[in-house]
Amino acid sequence: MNFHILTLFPQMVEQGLNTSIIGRAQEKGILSVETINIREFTMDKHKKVDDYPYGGGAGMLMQAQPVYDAYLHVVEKIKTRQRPRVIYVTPQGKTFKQEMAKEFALEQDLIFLCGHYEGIDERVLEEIVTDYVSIGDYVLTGGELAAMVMIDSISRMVPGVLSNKESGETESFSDNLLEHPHYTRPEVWRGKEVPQVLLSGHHKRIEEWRKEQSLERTRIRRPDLYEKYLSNK
Ligand code: 4GT
Repeated sequence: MNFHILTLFPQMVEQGLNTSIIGRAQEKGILSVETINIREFTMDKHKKVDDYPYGGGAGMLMQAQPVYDAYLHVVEKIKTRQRPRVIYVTPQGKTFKQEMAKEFALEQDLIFLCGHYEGIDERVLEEIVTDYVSIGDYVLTGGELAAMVMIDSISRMVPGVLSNKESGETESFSDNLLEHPHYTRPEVWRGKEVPQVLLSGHHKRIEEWRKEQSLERTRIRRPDLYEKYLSNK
């Protein structure tokens, strides 16, 4: 999987994605993360990339030209396939879900477009964007953090990124339910004991207990997911 991120703040994205599991996967050659600084593509002699909105109003907009030329630069580099998916991260998009992470993980190349200020000139969006995706109903100062959230989530669905120990088999949302609680040593901490069943070595009972906990936790904390689970049974 090759991620291409169009942004005005490449350092922000690089810092965040060169560490831990995603950093290791890049070293292993399973993933690549490339940032493209939109500012490097401006034709403006003062390197300007933004301007006032037609019709008035607060704030500035990113102009179409540098965004489009940065996009063309990536497309030329990829070449292989006709049209790569271009994800514009925006609060106006469809909400990002685990299912989408799995679907995007099947692509060879993904281009993320990150906006700043009040957003981007609509005409270039119409021209290049294939998917409008949001990470939730709140506003950020830029799309970078949203793109990083999605890239992290997509990456762990790419085969080889997670080790067996980190495996995504049993995890929240694998069964559309929240995970059961977890415990590690010591057996007693501040007077609180680890549930006895987990020390029993009785694998069938442990599995039953975990499923029960998982269901109860989902019912209390995420009634919306619990209803969905029941209706799918
Ligand atoms: C929220 C999200 C996002 C923003 C989200 C364009 C200028 C959008 C600033 C950007 N806010 N991006 N992707 N909820 N802000 O996903």
